[in-house]
Amino acid sequence: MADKRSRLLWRDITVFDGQHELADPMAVLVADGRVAKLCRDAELDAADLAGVTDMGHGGVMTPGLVDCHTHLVFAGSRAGEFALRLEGASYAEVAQAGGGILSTVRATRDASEDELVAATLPRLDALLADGVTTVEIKSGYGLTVADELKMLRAARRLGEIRPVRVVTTLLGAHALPLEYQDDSDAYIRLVCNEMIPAAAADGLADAVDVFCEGIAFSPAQCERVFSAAARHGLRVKAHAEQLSNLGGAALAARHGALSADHIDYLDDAGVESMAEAGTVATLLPGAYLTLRESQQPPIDALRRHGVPIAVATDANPGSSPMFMPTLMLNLACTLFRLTPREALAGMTTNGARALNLADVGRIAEGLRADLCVWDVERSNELAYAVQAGRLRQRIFDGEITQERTHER
Ligand code: DI6
Ligand code: FE
Repeated sequence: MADKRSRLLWRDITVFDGQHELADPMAVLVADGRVAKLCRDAELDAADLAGVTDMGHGGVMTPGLVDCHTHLVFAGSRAGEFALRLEGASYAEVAQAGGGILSTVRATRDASEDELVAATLPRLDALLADGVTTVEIKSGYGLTVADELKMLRAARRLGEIRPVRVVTTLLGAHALPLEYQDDSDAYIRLVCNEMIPAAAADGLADAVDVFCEGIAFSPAQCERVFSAAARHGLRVKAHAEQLSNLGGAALAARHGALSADHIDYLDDAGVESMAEAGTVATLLPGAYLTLRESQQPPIDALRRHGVPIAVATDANPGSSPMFMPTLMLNLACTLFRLTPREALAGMTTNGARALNLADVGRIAEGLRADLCVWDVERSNELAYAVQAGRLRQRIFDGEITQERTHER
């Protein structure tokens, strides 16, 4: 393992820079946690080569993957609900019967912060082993001030004990807890007047999310949450148009949302609002697959209007129990007809944009050296084949954090 201050050099490597695969094999020099040089091999000079550690050649280098939408911190399992849905119950029916998100809320409230960290580590490690270097983690299974903060603290701690950037999102408006069943406006007041201020005061949330849906919160309620977030200097995002079209994405865009996510039922007006606001469209094909949805997100309209498209796992115990980001690249192509290039840009450049991070998700001189080297010949193979174990090296902040050492 090379230490952080060493200068690491890859030669003759195919680079996907976050938008495109570069035509020629390149050399990449990493120093002091950043990409110091990205050039053709022949353009390296003696100063570049001084004191470098040779990190190998061949293969494909991409930005470290950015999973910009997960619910990774939770307790319990929903395998029973999976079986119910296979027998014909819908996601909404399971939720209305007190299962669904609320069953995970019960388990998560019962868990301590330490227990949540321990339960989440194997899931986080699965993401890291498949190339993730930045992960967003939402709260939303606590639904009390104390339990939401507990989830956010657990998420932050995960970023301290593993080499990964963790971005946290307060999703207090995820589901209506049982104790507020008859007064959803009172719960929204709790989110606005207590949860958001507490999370902001403790620096525990980087953004605020809502679930705008018939089985969750109305556009008017979501708008109150967005306004409260703005009062505390927090950017917003939304689960919108997942199961129906309530105009949540356009509403979020009007509030300067970083992203609107799912958007299966998004209409043209929604696409235009997102384009105007620069709001990223985050596609979550794992949830689409798991819930056996058939309404496709409006990919062509998003392309026509130049809306940046991100792809994420939505890793969660209910609608997307999937912890393999490269599988999502494949599903984004097979289910939504993204090109392999678009899918990979969606989990690098555009994922970073959905998290408001300017210096990851792309490979360019001066940007952070969060990188992956894969044992493939072309970057489009990452979306094409569903195959674990292709990650040769994972570089976080200029440091090798994972390396396959066997013969290749
Ligand atoms: N939509 C989703 O897909 C996740 N949350 C949401 O608002 C599902 C969360 C869960 O089912 O536990
Ligand atoms: Fe989600």
